[in-house]
Amino acid sequence: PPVIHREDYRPPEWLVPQIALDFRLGIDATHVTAKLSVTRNPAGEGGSTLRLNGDQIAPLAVRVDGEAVNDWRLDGSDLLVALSGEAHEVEVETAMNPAGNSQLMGLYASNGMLCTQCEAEGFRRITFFPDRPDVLSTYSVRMAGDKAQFPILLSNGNCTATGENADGTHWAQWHDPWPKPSYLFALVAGDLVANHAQFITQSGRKVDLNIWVRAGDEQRTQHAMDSLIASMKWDEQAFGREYDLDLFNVVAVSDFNMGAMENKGLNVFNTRYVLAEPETATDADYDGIESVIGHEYFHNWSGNRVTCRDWFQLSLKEGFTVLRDQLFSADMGSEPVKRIEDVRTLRGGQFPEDSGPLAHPIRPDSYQEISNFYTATVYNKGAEVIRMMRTMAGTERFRQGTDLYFDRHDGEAATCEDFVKAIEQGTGLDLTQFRLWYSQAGTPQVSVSLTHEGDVATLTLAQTVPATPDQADKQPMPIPLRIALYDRDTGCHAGERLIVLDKAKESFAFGGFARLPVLSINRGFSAPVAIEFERDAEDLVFLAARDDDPFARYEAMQSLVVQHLVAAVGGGLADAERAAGRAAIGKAFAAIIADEALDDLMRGELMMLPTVAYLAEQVLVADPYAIHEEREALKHWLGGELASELTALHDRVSAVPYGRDAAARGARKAKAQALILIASGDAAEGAARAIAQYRAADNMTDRQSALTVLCNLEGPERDEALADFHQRYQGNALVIDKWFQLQASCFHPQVLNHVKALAGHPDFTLSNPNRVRALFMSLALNPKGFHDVSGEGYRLIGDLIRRLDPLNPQTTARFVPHLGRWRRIEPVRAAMMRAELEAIMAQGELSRDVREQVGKSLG
Ligand code: HT7
Ligand code: ZN
Repeated sequence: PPVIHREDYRPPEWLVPQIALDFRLGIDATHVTAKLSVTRNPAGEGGSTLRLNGDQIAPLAVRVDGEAVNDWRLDGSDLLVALSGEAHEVEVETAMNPAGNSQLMGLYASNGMLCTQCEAEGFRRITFFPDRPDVLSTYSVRMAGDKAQFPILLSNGNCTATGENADGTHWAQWHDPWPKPSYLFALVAGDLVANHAQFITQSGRKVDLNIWVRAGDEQRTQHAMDSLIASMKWDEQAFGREYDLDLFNVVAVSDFNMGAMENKGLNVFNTRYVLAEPETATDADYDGIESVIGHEYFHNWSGNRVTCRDWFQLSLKEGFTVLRDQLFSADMGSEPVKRIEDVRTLRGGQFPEDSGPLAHPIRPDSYQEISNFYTATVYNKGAEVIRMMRTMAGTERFRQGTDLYFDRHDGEAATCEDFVKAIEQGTGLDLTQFRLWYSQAGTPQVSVSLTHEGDVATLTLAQTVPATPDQADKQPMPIPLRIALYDRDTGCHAGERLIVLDKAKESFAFGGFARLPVLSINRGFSAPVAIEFERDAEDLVFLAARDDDPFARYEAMQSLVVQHLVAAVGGGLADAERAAGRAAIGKAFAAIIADEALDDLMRGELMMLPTVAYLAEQVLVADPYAIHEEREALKHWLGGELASELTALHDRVSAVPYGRDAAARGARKAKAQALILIASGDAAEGAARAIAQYRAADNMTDRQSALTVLCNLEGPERDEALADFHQRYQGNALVIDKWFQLQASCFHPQVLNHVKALAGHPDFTLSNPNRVRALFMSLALNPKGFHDVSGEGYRLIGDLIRRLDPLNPQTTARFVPHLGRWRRIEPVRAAMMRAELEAIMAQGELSRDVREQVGKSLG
């Protein structure tokens, strides 16, 4: 497949200031007439051919200025129309079968309704168009369809007229006054009901809000509505951004490749990020809804009003919008806990990407299939990069930068460079060297040493940015590090400082220390780097117990466990060393359980052990199975050692009644963590408590955390709870997803056989991405199942890739990176993972999505 390079960007030859779309809707056959007003772009190169992108559609008729013409031709899937003048009206008719669209890109059918997904290149599956984000048009849409089948007809902007026909069809006319790129177009037609509300903007504009769902689901939409209203208010206060239409529609669909889509005025959501009630949604589900609702709403400015010039600039909208949604969620709940969760996400998904064959900068240089670049790097590292600018500038100056960016580029298709320039000018920072964060891939490694002489402590930092595919040599980047130096005697520090490491190696001297201080570094995770600092368990226990930066406290706890487990894996520690390591961890855990100044939400966070994926990241070549076993052994030891503390904690938090407030949520989190360790220490006690918690649960968080523990165990309680869960929630797809997910992610000895059986369960289907992910992504993320030495886990994922690719390439391609990590895995398993990739490659007909990922993973 052709490789598209960032450097090859050229402005469009033709602009399309206006488009009128006419849809005759049908589930199996939809007919589209598109009327494009095209004008020659003065910034173009002056060609006389209009190139309209298409994908799996054929032109039924082509007219120029009202006349049927023949001087058009197809170039691959694109339609080329010869045009002689400066401005023309080009009309093209197409037809498609939405029910046959299993890729879920373009116009497709889901649960009897019709909906669209156009980002990144789905619009070309609906009609021929210059389907690139720097062509902005004003859209008028007319749609007609059977009234009984599609009583609700929605598109972007405002509804300007509706009517009925004698034949049982009806129609609606929509107009969106804001020029937009084609990827933001949306249409929905179906039998839907809405939760309605109103929001008054800061300037007094009345906005009608609707969350559209299938009948019966409306009572599960209130949290989404509350989150939407909170997002609208927050964006006014935090970024000065006001909503700009009289209507904001959100539609929930059950078949969706990603989380949601920010189409102008008509967001389309995966049901997963809309529907919640305590009986069926966990606290994490509630948080996910708040953050995704916020994310899509914030795109109205960071993405829609200011869009991307080309897809290499994707992080311009995604990185910035992730940062905005992170700040929003932090303001809505616990800031430190949100920060810890965001860092866990980054380390779990982005760090492995950055150290593997698919590593790329947040602004990539080339791609074969753009859908493969909706990555943790573009999104989450992109957010971290912008967060660093904010940290260096301070909140107020950063706001001046973003104000300037929005003002300067409103209505434009901008670049990452435009963003950095605006931040530079708005804040007064010099970001010349900082721009390297946009062009260099790889997670910087910062090695740290702290020495002491006289009354001076000297901190020496050295950075290296590892080589990544296509980028062998890297330059040092500015790394802002928030630090504090604790006096060992007083247990206090004299204030936090921000230092910026911008050289390969640099020393910083600090006076006034009679003894070597204890260093707290990268507080708040001020830079997305890996810190290499071998230090005494004693210092980590000190910080885990008292660091006044909550993230640093969490980090100390994690480092304590990481250092121990990495050393212990594969019998790397003598008995006495292992006992000493465990004792230090036990002491830190006991302090956390006992600390009355800690809230339970934070306690729950601090009690979470680092994941196997993160532990595996710490070594060049890992045996994930051995890491898993060692981690389980530590849990078993902790569960036994702290049995009375854990059962007391479990009893205390179990007495807190259900509520959505922070205290009750914290209680549920601490309860889940306590139960995991209790069951690790004593399976019988764990089973008894878990089944009691399961039976008594009046909410999904408690029910799910109990079932998670039961799934790992053998015995009648497991079977009872799994059968009850399935029967209790039959018909609720999102909860049945949990049933699949819990079984595929557990550490039961028979997990692979369970997954195989579940793949044949009547509730399993390859055509629903949520269901596929619930079963198979859970397996790919399960160190025990996926890395089973038989290689069966790899084969199951390989088989899935081969079977799913013809149906839904985008969802399929997301599984490839899990096999693609073979170079970082011990040789026996690595060979099996590689063989699986080779078998996929050997299959003749692969999608562009999968071919790119497999090719790079083998390359
Ligand atoms: N901007 C949206 C991206 C998206 C997407 C991309 C490719 C294929 C399907 C998709 N659905 C949504 C989502 C977001 O980041 O806000
Ligand atoms: Zn986004």
